[in-house]
Amino acid sequence: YQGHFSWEKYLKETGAIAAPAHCFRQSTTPPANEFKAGMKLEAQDPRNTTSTCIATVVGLTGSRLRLRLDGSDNKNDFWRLVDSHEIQPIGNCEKNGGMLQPPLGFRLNASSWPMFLLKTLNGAEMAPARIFHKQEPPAPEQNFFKVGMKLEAVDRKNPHFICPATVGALRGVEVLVTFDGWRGAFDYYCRYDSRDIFPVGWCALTGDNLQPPGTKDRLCAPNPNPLPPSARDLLSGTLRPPSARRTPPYIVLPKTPGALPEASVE
Ligand code: MLY
Repeated sequence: YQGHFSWEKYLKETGAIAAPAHCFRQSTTPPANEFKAGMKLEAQDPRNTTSTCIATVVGLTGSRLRLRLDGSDNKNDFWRLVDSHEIQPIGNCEKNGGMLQPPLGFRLNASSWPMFLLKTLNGAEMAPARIFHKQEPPAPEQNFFKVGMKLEAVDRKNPHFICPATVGALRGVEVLVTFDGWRGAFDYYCRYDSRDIFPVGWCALTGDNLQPPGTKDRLCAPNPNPLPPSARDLLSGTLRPPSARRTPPYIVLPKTPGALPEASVE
């Protein structure tokens, strides 16, 4: 469900162009998601990437899985594309001579890991190897993005969200992802071949839930009843003098150096 947001209208309104598919490290047809909640698999611990852990699928959204490491808490869920190389069928680690590790922040004493592992896998529903995707799509041979191009991007502070975004700057192999209508608070640099950025229309294809742009910089119809700037805006340093505002609608202002990050609570 994409609310009332339409890329077609939005691209017209903003006069922007969508970054073409060849810019992205994503498959042209999004990978099928045949996983089910409760299935277990092997995943790299995002907080300790040299560790392979057991993870449980706790949610599904489009071509992505919401994962939770067994033995971890419910505060460190992470999302992976079904074609990510960071997820593998159970047995893969051992097959390659590795050992499954407890997650960072394992709830129990480290000495109880072997028994915990036995118990967590006993009778578990293991994701079958056939629903994994053989390999990740290849990276484009170079950074083809241009400043101003539109895309869909994971909000890394709230990674369940995929949102409309604009390329704000280029820095070698890196791309500045700026979130439309959020005044820079959620922006980040990533490599051009990041798996967190997608072409316009991706969520419509996968059934993932594309957020509408924020409203913080959307200079829409003039406000008939303007309110004074909030104390929060002044304190956070995100309020700009009117001279810094550009006139066309929906332009995302660049991040203010020194602006305090906005709270990422929902
Ligand atoms: N409730 C939070 C969520 C912000 C999400 C921003 N993303 C979509 C770019 C807030 O308003 O701070």
